[in-house]
Amino acid sequence: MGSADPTVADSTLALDAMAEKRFGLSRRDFMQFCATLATTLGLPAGAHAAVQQAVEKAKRPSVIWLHFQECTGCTESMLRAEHPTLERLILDVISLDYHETLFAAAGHQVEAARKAAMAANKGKYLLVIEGAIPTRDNGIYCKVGNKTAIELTRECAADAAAVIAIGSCASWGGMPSTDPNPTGAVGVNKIIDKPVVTIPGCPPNPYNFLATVVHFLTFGQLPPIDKLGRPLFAYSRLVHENCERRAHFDAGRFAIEFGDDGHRKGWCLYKLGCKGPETYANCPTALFGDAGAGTWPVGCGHPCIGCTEQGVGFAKPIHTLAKVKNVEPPVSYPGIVENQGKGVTVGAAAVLAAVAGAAAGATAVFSRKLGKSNEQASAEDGKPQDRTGRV
Ligand code: FSX
Ligand code: SF4
Ligand code: F3S
Repeated sequence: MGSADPTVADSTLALDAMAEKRFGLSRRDFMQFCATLATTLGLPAGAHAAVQQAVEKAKRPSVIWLHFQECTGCTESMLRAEHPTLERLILDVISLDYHETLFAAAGHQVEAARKAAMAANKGKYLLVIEGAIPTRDNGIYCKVGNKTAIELTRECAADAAAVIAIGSCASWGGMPSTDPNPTGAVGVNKIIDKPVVTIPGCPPNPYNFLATVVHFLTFGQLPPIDKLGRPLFAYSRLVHENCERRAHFDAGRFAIEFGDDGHRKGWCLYKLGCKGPETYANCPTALFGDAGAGTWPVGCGHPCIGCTEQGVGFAKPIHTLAKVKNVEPPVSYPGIVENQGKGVTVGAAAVLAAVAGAAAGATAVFSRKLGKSNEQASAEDGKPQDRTGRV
């Protein structure tokens, strides 16, 4: 439908062309993407317009990205072929001026590029750190360009506008800090005095990183964080609070062994060692898993291993029972005559999420996705299913 005002029509056409050319997205998909980011950030209705404007028009912030003790899974997770649009968006929203594993150049050339980018963007660049920092023996276990990770972190953080630790390794030590931690691996916040925004996960959800950067672009500051530096929009709720199997937990229906009847019916994975009850992350609402559309670890039938949570991921044995935090009775229990394996209903999901105090956006996303899955399943075989596809 055209606009009566030729100026508006012209600007809409210009924006269509921009979204198409710059992001390889239709205007509609681009707006949908901005709305999704605004919802991920828990912003009020209508805020997507500000997000859209910032993504389109704000100057791309210079990013210096350092790699220390890690597997490069954080970078892989953002750039893998399963979501090429995301890769394009990330690389278009930021100006990646130094990244060791993506640079074609090597040696002195890249060190010179890092220094040049830091000088040109003094006080304005974002420093992103991937990987833990070894502290034992003066940090000699990780050196780049003959500087230790400790020296590089301090040098690059000095003039950064903000520091983001991406992944559990950079956030709190992650896998390299696993007992007995031979290199004394720690997170970035143990090395510098500046505030550090942490985006834990092994690997972390790339949308949480992108949403954090887009918040910086939109509002000129990083999103609100908790005492561990985690953005509240992504890490203020336990996995358990929004889990699709939660009704089974509340009703005492557990899978006991992989492949048993309960496991096949989509029952709760607590007794298989699921760490959802003590792990803060938005995986169930963001459906982060990269194993196909709408999947996440618990949705695929594997217990959460607590990869985002210090003291849980890589620290507690996988099959050890989790400590159930924030124990509160649910407002409603599934009926005792309910057929087993049906999962939560759309209504129960919304109630559960609301009872757990989930953000309105998360509640809407959660119940909407359940609704979609149910609709799709009903259309496919004429019977209602739960989200795991089990009847
Ligand atoms: Fe790997 Fe990143 Fe895990 Fe660590 O992600 S996916 S080991 S969090 O630093 O590369
Ligand atoms: Fe979901 Fe795990 Fe909690 Fe069970 S224990 S409801 S599988 S998060
Ligand atoms: Fe990690 Fe658990 Fe999410 S294992 S990816 S925090 S479901």
